[in-house]
Amino acid sequence: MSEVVTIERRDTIAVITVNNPPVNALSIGVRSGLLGSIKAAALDAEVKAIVLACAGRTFIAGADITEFAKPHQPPDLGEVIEAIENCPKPVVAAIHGTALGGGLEVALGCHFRVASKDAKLGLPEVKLGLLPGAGGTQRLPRAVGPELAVKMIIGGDPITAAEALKNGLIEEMAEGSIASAGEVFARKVLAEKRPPRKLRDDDSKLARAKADRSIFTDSVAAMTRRARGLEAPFAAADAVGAAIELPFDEGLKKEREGFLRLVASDQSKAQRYAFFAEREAAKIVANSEGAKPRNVNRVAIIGAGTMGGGIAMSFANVGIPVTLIETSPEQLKRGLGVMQKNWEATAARGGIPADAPAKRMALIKGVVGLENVKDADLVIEAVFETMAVKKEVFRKLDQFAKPGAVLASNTSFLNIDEIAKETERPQDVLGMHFFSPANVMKLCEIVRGAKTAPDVLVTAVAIARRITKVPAVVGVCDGFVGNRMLAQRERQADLLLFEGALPQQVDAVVTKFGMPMGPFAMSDLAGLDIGWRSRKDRGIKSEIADALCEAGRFGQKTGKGYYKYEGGSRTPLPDPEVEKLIDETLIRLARKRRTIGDEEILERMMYPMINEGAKILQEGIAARPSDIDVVWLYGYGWPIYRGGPMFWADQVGLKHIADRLAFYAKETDDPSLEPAPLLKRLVTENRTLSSLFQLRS
Ligand code: 3H9
Repeated sequence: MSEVVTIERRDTIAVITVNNPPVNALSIGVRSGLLGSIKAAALDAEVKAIVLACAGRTFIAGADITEFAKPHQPPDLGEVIEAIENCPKPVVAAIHGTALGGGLEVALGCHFRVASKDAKLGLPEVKLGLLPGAGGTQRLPRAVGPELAVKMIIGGDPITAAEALKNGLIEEMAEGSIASAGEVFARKVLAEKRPPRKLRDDDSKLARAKADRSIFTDSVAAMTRRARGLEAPFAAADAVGAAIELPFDEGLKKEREGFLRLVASDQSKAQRYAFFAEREAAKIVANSEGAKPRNVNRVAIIGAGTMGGGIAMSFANVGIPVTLIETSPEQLKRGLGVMQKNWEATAARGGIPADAPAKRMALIKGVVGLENVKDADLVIEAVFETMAVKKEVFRKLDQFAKPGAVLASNTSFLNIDEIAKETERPQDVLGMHFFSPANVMKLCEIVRGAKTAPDVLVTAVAIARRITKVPAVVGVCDGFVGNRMLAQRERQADLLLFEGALPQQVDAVVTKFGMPMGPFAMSDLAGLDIGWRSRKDRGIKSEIADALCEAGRFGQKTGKGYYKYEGGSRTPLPDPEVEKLIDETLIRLARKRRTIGDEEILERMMYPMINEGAKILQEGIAARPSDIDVVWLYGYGWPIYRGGPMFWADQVGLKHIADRLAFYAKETDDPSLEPAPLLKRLVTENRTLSSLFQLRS
């Protein structure tokens, strides 16, 4: 029928196969091929039933996301699905891999569905700032009931074939070739004379929610609790609500309106950008083409503290054995205990199976002594963050690690090249900067040293993906990408207090923007004493922060910092004592408080970071603006619907940002705020940051 869709007749069964690598996305060729094939099979008198299957690694994984930004070309996916559903002959979807988005919608248009045991089925459109736009919000509630449909559509996570079977989304689970299983099922349908089941005509699973609307509203309330700032989950909820309240065709119309509005929205553009940015970041540029990752079968992690433990958990979570090394049995015991407790808590919440904690603990071999790294293919050092300690560890690693082992340091700002120099094998050394809590946070900054070998770099990227982290390759500099930019924000936050802002005002602006936490709540969480001690060592003062520490306010751990925390709660409460302390400090320093507007706060929180991002690009510390965005999206909770700081900067306009930076540089007498040369050049050339690297989107 077309290059990407073929049709083959096996006596009375027509098998339609989609073959559009890598993920069988529903590009124009697939849509028209499917429509043509269904029409042809319907007309062919010899054909009694139809199987729809896919070649390659997966069933259809959704609409082709790259087409959303282009003018629409018919046929519409809705039209294709309607043709399938209205086909007078039974159509069986044979699903393997992932049936996602438009892919699951195609399957829902089929009259029956069979899936291989390891298949996953889902409607992840909300993760792209969209809602299912080809009938998914109308047919899924009819297939599985509104509660599960709300969970799948608003949460966006797929379910397993076993769950799909239990909830009536598929008729059968199969092993072996899925197309053959589909064929066997189709013959059974013919033999049993089962009439084609059209989900559009089956309201039986909606009856309960039609009678009692709270079934639907409660599910929506539970699923949208964490959807602050996002448009798509709420629009998706409206569309599912329409499935309950309106006749099918009217519900479909409502869904369509929502989809068209969202696909044109800034939020969806940002989220689609983030999808491709994440995938691009895993492609390393410069000197690594063709390099093959080294085999990693066993990992050694040095240090069972908060970071080391979290990193070890990430490996065990995907079944990779870990040797966890400590300096004493007591520390080891404490570290292992924390890991076990974490897993047990997750199991108790139903996040992992009840037997998972024991299975995962069995993958961790806790030992004392660095010589135990000898069997590891990858060693990750996660000891105390000082250069002397790290150097000492790497000197020893050089003696004990096997030849060819990748040696990684989990440092958040130290110079990898200096650490690598301690070994006879700097080509095997690099940084893997995980974020706390390391078993939860997705980002891993992969720090490429001057001598890091290309295959070592690709090994680190591949292993990061294997443990479901999002890798971003960065160069060596103080703080790498994330912490280097964050330092600019922290600096401005401190300065704002000296000019008259209060911590709660600054934090409110930052959280309203969509960040999970403001700079002062974050400092309280990290603990103010660490910075205080380091300032004292270096003979530096920060009058307000120092005054807080002198008053014993070290942050959350002492129940008081920039905020007060009552009864062991983690909720920051504004504290009049802090305001008094700030006032007194300003009077002592003869500084006048002024009223600072929220707009200025936002600009001073964000623009200096963007400026630093431009410097990072200029220096080649990050290869692409989108890599910087990935760091912020997955390491610092930048709101996904704003795409990342570099994406957002383009939306705001680089000229405006450069002008405001120049203004603040003058106004606050701070030359470091002068726009970076790259920013100035882009403004002069009337270009955007994204023009530096053409990302698919
Ligand atoms: C939708 O369906 C809307 C409808 O409701 C309504 C329409 C009217 N399009 O992730 P990977 C590329 S919205 C285009 O590395 P994995 C990806 O960029 C869609 N390209 O592999 C990458 O390219 P490259 C709903 C796509 O094995 C390559 O495929 N569906 C698409 O780790 C491999 O991807 C989704 O949101 C796409 N839809 O994971 C599913 N998907 O190699 C999105 C992938 O050049 N996709 N690519 O960098 C996924 O979640 C994962 O890709 C998947 C495979 C789980 C399928």
